[in-house]
Amino acid sequence: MSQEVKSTCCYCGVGCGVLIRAEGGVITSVRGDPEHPANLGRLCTKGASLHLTAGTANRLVHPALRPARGEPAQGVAWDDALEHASERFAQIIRTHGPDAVAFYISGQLMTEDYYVFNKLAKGLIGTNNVDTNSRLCMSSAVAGYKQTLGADAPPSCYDDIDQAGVILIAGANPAIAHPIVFRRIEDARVANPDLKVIVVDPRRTESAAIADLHLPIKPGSDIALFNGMLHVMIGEGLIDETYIAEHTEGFAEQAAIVAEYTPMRVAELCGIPASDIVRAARWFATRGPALSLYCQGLNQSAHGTHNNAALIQLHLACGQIGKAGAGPFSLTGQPNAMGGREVGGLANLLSAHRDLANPQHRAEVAALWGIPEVPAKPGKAAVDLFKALASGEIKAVWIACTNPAQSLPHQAAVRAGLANAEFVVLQECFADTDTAAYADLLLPATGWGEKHGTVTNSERRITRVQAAVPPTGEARHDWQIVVDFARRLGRKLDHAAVDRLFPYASVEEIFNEHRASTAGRDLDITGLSYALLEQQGPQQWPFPQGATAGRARLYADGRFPTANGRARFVSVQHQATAEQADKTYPLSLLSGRMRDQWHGMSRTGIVPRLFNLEDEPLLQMHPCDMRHRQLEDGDLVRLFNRRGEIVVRVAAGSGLVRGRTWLPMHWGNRFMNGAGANALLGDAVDPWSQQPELKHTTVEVAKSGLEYPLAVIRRCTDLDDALRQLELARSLFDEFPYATASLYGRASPLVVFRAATAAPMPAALLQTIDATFGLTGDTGAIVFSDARRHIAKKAVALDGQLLGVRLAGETQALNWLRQAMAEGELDASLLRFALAPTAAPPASLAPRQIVCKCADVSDDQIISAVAGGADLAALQDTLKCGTFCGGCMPDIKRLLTRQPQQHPEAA
Ligand SMILES: Nc1nc2c(c(=O)[nH]1)N[C@H]1C(S)=C(S)[C@@H](COP(=O)(O)OP(=O)(O)OC[C@H]3O[C@@H](n4cnc5c(=O)[nH]c(N)nc54)[C@H](O)[C@@H]3O)O[C@H]1N2
Ligand SMILES: Nc1nc2c(c(=O)[nH]1)N[C@H]1C(S)=C(S)[C@@H](COP(=O)(O)OP(=O)(O)OC[C@H]3O[C@@H](n4cnc5c(=O)[nH]c(N)nc54)[C@H](O)[C@@H]3O)O[C@H]1N2
Ligand code: SF4
Ligand SMILES: [Mo]
Repeated sequence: MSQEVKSTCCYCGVGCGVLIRAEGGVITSVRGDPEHPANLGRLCTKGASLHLTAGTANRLVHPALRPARGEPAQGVAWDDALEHASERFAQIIRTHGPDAVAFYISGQLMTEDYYVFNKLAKGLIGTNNVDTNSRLCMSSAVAGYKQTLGADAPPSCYDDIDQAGVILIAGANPAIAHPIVFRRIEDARVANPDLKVIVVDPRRTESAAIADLHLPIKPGSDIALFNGMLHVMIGEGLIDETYIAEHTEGFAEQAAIVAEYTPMRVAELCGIPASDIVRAARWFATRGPALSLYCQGLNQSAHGTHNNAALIQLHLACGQIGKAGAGPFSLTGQPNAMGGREVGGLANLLSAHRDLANPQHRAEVAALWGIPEVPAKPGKAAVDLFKALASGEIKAVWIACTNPAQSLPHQAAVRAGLANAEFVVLQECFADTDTAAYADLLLPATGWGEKHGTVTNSERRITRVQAAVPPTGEARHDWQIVVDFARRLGRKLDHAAVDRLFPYASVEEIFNEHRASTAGRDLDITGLSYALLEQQGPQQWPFPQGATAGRARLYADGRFPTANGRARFVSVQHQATAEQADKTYPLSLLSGRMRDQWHGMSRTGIVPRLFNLEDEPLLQMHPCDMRHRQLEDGDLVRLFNRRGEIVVRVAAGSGLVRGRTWLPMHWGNRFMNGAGANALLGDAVDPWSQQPELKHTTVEVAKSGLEYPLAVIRRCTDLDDALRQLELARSLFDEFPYATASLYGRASPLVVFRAATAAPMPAALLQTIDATFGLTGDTGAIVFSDARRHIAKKAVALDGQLLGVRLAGETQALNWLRQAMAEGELDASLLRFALAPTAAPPASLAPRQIVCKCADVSDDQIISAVAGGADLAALQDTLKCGTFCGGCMPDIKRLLTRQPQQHPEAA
């Protein structure tokens, strides 16, 4: 029996609804939920391939305890695991006090999971040391909203995109990071040719490609830009004086500051033409409704809170808030970062948008929970939390649903903290993240498709998530693990109220308690229930008791949740980045996302085709900066600064200004022999939000001297085989100063291993490599070697198909070979081509043109489907081409009409 279950995509904060189909307890397919308001049936490449991540590959299937660091973890029963954990925590708390333990959790948990973690720390143990990866993500957005508007609430909704007259995208690349929102922007442009799109980003991104105006400002100079725009607006009489007078305070002070931000001065600070600043200001103020969309380019900064405030102030100055099509709309990164904020899951927050610093709020939460008090001392925010592990101030940490050994900046320090901790618990779905190596106890959590609860997306919309299949192995729901642990710990600590604090028999009971805590708060959801969410679909908050619908937009009446009801201008000034380019480190390093990968790739990294765009971390650099260092496209380089060094391949970036470089954040030790971008990034934090400056550091780049390249492509029978080969490839990392491993593939999955050395690779090493990938045999093998040039290549066939290729000394054929093998093209008769020293394939093997980059569909596939009678609808249904961004539709239509002439034999 197969049935569809309603859930959400577990990736970004757009919060798309999905329908999961499962058969016999196994997820077989996923499609966009046509009824979900966030996506109306659409999904991006990551969402559409979710079912491919739902297998059991690499899953953590039972609890495991490490006898000693460095030794393999061994399976234990749940009872023993939780007894052990509660005993260790109890002992540390008894000896060193509650602040000697900490929880580091995630915006990818369900609201209910988050709620019980928060209650465990603040309500049972009595420590505020519960922080999350939202500290790396949304905490400047939270602080920015609270400083200016009085509450952590995005006032806008997705419908505003359709109604805006001007959209300002600042420090966000939604084409890549929020693709379904971007589709909506593209649709809005088609519907309204007058719509103006302004993109503020130091790089010319995929999102900037559709902009009417791109402002490639210097990294970190957003405040200067926004102050400059306000200067122009004031000077040209474009502000809304009535709105300012009736609904805001602090304008005069900010106006005095921006008097100095003339377009000429701002042009200097931002490195863009003064006329563009004037144009942006005029468009924003006069072509409204004005909507701004922003994300990590503003948040991940040592002055991230003020970046947010400076932008929000433009909306206040022009009255562009609280009405259709207008407002400062912070895009949420993770799928449920909002839910985490709602339950107060940060070291300085309390349930239902309450503040830890506020005694009244603390008393309210204590009363709700029926305990004498919640602790007043603020907990440690992420960066400090890991520093406290290194210093020994915090001795035990419980990590859930995040991978700090990759995602926190200054990895050397973070890993030192993890290594120094007395006890590290990791609650994960996958067994092999970089953090797992540091865990003393690993606890298996249910993952996407297995979980249940609620999540809140960027537009404050709560969706009920249902499980489609039972848990994998012995995995348990995150909330269940916490509740079980809490009860055991409470008993060990003789906590009188433990059973009353954690009475839950179902996830719904947790939701109902959270709901009650929101009564009378800005996010009041007392009118919601699981039943209502299931029957009437996802709802926006607030949704108080008696309401029949949630509120689409906030602040329509111009009243703000501040003490006097007025929004605030908070006097913001330009500030430089925490680190500035100098002679030693003259280049800026920016980091962020790629379309098809999610963070540390624990899930997207098991879907071969999600590597087809890029299967290696590429450092984008301006051609002049490359020439200056005698670098050519494709060279391996040392990328380094005072904190660390990694070796990566350099690519001439088309969208970069000189002096700026760009590296994806996705690679860590699992896919390369280095910690990735965060080996280099610094941990300077914003004073209000404690969010680190993950968007910028300074570096130098130099030739690596690794002149001897190696590449292995290995065809695999299926995904399990591929993951096994990938593990084997990883076992070779330590042999090389440069090494990466990835999947790749369409019909047949491949593993691609690359490495390089400074001296020719000895024959023994090549033998080890061949043995690792099962390429030792002589039958079906051909070899080519040129000892003088240190070239040694081998191709091995099995059952008439190319099984694998090892290229050493020269790897020019890698790219076309990889594609041909991925399509299952290379039969044994073509073996000799595999060893050809050519970057272009032989004519008979011209690789297929990929027509639809989103669904990864080639012209060949389309041509043969059309020959088989497929029309456009059938192509979209079976191959999924043209169903994502739609950019390939003209090509598909061309193939549909031209096909008979081109392939007369097929007609
Ligand atoms: N494919 C994919 N999508 C994702 C994710 C993923 O891992 N993969 N992760 C999700 C999460 S958790 C998040 S937080 C979001 C992040 O979503 P975004 O913030 O949109 O994505 P990023 O690539 O991190 O950074 C956005 C842009 O900020 C620019 N930038 C850097 N410095 C500055 C600056 O000083 N000023 C300005 N104005 N811009 C600057 C960068 O050049 C980059 O293009 O994406 C979400 N969506
Ligand atoms: N240099 C640089 N660093 C960055 C950023 C950047 O732009 N540049 N961006 C930052 C941002 S915005 C973010 S949000 C962070 C993200 O950083 P992380 O949170 O470290 O990223 P993920 O890889 O998503 O980690 C989530 C982990 O949870 C596991 N998991 C998935 N579902 C579940 C579940 O239901 N339960 C449990 N228990 N585990 C689960 C996954 O397998 C995965 O390993 O990275 C930050 N780091
Ligand atoms: S836009 Fe975000 S939520 Fe929607 S399918 Fe893509 S990754 Fe998932
Ligand atoms: Mo994020």
